[in-house]
Amino acid sequence: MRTLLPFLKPYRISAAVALSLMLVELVVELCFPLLMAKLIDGAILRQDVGAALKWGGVMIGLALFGFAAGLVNSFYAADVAQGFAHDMRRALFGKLQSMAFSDFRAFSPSSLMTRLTGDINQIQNSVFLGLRVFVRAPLLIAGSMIMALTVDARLALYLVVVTPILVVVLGYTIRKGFRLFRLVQERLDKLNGLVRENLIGMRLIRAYVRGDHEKNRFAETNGDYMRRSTAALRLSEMTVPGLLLLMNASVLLILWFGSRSVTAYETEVGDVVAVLNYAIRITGAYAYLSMIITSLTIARAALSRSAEVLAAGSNEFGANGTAADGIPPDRADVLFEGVAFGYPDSEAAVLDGITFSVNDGETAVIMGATGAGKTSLLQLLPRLYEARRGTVRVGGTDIRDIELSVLRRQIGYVAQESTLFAGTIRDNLLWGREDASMEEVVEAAKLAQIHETIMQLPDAYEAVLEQKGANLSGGQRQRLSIARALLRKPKLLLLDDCTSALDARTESLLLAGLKTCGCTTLLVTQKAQAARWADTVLLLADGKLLAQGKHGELLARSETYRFIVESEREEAAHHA
Ligand code: TTP
Ligand code: MG
Repeated sequence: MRTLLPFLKPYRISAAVALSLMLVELVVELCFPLLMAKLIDGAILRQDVGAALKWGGVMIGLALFGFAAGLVNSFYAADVAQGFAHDMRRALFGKLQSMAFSDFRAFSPSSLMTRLTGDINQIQNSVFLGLRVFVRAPLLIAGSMIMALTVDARLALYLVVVTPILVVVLGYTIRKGFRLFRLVQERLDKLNGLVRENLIGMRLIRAYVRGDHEKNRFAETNGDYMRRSTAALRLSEMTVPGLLLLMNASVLLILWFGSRSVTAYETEVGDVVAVLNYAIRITGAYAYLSMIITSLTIARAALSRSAEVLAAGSNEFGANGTAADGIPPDRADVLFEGVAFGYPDSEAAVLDGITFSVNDGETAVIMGATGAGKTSLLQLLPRLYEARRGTVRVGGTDIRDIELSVLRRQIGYVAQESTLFAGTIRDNLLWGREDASMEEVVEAAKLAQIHETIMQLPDAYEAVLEQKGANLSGGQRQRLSIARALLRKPKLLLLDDCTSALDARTESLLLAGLKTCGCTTLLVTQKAQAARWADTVLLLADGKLLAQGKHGELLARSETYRFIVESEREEAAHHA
């Protein structure tokens, strides 16, 4: 509820209108059996046509009034529910953008997908139902009970007796259902995750002829989802027949004792009919209630999942991200001092005792076997993750003291797997810096050695990319990502193995180009060939800095480095 209320607040007037109209509907409904009693006792039994017309007219008028109120109510209820869901989706999406990256990684993408779409829809439906009928059902039950008691207390007693039993049953269903439906939603996350994985990996699945295997995997998850849903639904649907049985029993009791007291001239026929009518309405309300409760329980489980996302801290790294005046240092030398790092979800140290420096405008090449921690090291600079120990300085300032957005605006980061967005090539490049001119775009593309390739495309810079740049080659995607980073005119350029798909000639052209851009560059690469361009080479092994120095120095000093360089040379000779 605490999650829900702030989102409903902007719609409180519409919600209030909807609820008051619902009350109007309720009053109309509660008056009906009374009017019916009047019609029977005062008009029909006395064969008074005038009175019959009068009461009949009142009933028709009231019915139309109630109908109009219901119509306007659903109009407002839909308004509230849609607006509320829209705002909630926006808030969740906003949270995705603002929560710490490590928190973001703690949710699975498919779970977030479900939370932002399916879950919100469930909540939206329940808000609508809530304003339409959910509040009305209990009121209708209570109101009918009171009205029936005033009409004939003795007969209505049979209705009152069963109430505690029904309340207990419904309460149990709600509690148990909540747990069951959370499990259902988790299974749905899993199902979505599997579909997502298959959609992304379809190329590989086809090439490996793993379609049947994937189908089996899907069938298992799908079956699991079905079983969980069935169990959850069965629980809530089982209560309906039970409720109806109890209510029908009390209806029969009313009929039985009612007819006896009518024959004994103790009660009027109209009163018996009225009490019966209330009983039937209560029965209907209970049946409805237990059905809505199913939807409400699902929504409650969905809401608790949304709340989890919303509860994630909004400031990346909390308060210490804004300590500084936010002035960007005008030099971008990088200094690591005794840095240790590990991922939040594990104890293991990924980096340990890392100390090195890169002067302003110089290039450091980071080498090391796969899994050595190269990507992890680069990710510390834009503070995607926090170092566990030690300090990272840029321009002499501890990066924890630089405002996060200021720090990141100075960084051009090219991730190991290039990410492009649906849109034109120009859009994708401008994504790096929106206010760049077309000349700057072309300049960056030239520097990244992709300009000529772009010019060969039918629409050149206006060529449309598919999602994730699927209609480009791996190397083209890499170079576009580099151009996008260069367009930012960053002080600090971080390139994570993004020349891996480039041929040697293009790579050396690119590296020569990068030299001219004047930014401090950290380049992760597997090729010793690239290390010749570097002012410093950092050799990582198992999260530790094995050696550092110039290419020539390392050749003389480090056996591992010599081995890497020599094996690469042999390979080259072999191919030549
Ligand atoms: P990386 O830093 O990704 O290693 P790398 O970049 O040197 O390797 P490659 O050349 O293949 O790109 O990983 C170091 C360790 O950290 C490795 O054991 C995997 C682990 N790791 C995580 O646990 N979570 C993560 O998000 C990443 C990126 C790595
Ligand atoms: Mg890596």
